[in-house]
Amino acid sequence: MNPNSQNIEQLRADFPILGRQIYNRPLVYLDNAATTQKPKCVVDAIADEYYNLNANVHRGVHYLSQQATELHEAARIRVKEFIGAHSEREIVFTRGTTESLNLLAFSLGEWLLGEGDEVIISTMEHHSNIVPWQMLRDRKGIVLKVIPVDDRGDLLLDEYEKLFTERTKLVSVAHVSNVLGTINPVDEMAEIAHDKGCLIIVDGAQSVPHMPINVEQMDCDFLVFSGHKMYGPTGIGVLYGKESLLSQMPPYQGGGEMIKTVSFEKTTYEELPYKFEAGTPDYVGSHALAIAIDYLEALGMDNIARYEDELLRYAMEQMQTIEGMKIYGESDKKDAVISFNIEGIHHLDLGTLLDRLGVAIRTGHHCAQPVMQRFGVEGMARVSFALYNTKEEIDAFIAALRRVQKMF
Ligand code: 7TS
Repeated sequence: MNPNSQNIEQLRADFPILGRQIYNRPLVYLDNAATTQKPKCVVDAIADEYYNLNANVHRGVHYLSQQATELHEAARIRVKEFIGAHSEREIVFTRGTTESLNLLAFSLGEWLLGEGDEVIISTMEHHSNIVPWQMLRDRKGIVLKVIPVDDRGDLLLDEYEKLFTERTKLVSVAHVSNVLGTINPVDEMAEIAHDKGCLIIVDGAQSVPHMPINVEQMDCDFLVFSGHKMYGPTGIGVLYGKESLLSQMPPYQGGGEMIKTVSFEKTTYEELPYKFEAGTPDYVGSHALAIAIDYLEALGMDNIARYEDELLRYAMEQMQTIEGMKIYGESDKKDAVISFNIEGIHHLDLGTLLDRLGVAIRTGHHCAQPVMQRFGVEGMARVSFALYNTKEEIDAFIAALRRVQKMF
């Protein structure tokens, strides 16, 4: 089904929470970059597995364990197909983007990076793509370099190229900024990184739910993303990595699942991807994530991207009619995320008052304080759209903004 204004009500019916009232008003949920709501098929898949199929995976000869293992491994193949990876050995399940990035910082820190080696990130990174590298800097003495952002919210690619030296080993950048909405040219950035003999990590937390993604085409070395931002459950995420790299990298955590043999003298590790999956995995989450992917693909990622782009354009147009409106991030290549401030109203007050009118938005630093500093503010308000939002909801948001503005 191609989401559009004709069939959107039918599609919204898949998401029971959207029918809720908040303070006696219909919920207008515009905080999708933080997390998306879940379609019934995803929640049902979770309930069904716990009610009918629950057993620990990879260790039982019994029926339920084998069935649960089959679902878990089928989910890995589903993820592989969804992002165009070469092999399911390249798909590591994690708790989410943050854990995937911490895994990479740890493992690449052991394998690739030594004192004085340089890692390039950008001004618009989420804290999850800053702090793990700073922790590595403290442990190992690596050097962090930062790609600057211009006033429209685009990365300065000339400056990016200039950051490379013979000590640069790795680039780690967001595909889409959770603050500015900018869609970074990661294909081009990957090509530059590879030309310089470096690896590249792409943080796809904000892109994978909203546009078609193909890791071979992008030619990233690693891609990380979270299930809960793509209509799947919380607590499951993905680390994609090229097999040739993952196979050389040391494990992140030790425990069950990730070992082949253990004695007190020596332990050997499992093959990919299990080497990176210590402990009982979230096998219910992985299956539910696969159901979310089925849901997305039935709609079509191209269709979703097109529909959300319509919402973005409509919202940008409408928001610009509000007096004192300052929008951060006006790239030509922008995803459905709009951060803003209104003159004379603190973003926290704005968020609180909009909530009273049933409109859920994000306020604060959006876990990206350096980009706040870049734009000279302490915080911003943010609306972010998903495939179930409507122009009517944007109208309701704009009307609520006008009401709040009148109070000040
Ligand atoms: N990277 C980006 C670009 C993000 O937007 C987020 C979460 C993360 C990493 C971390 O993802 P997690 O699933 O591990 O938490 N961004 C947001 C946000 O914008 N509002 O709440 C969370």
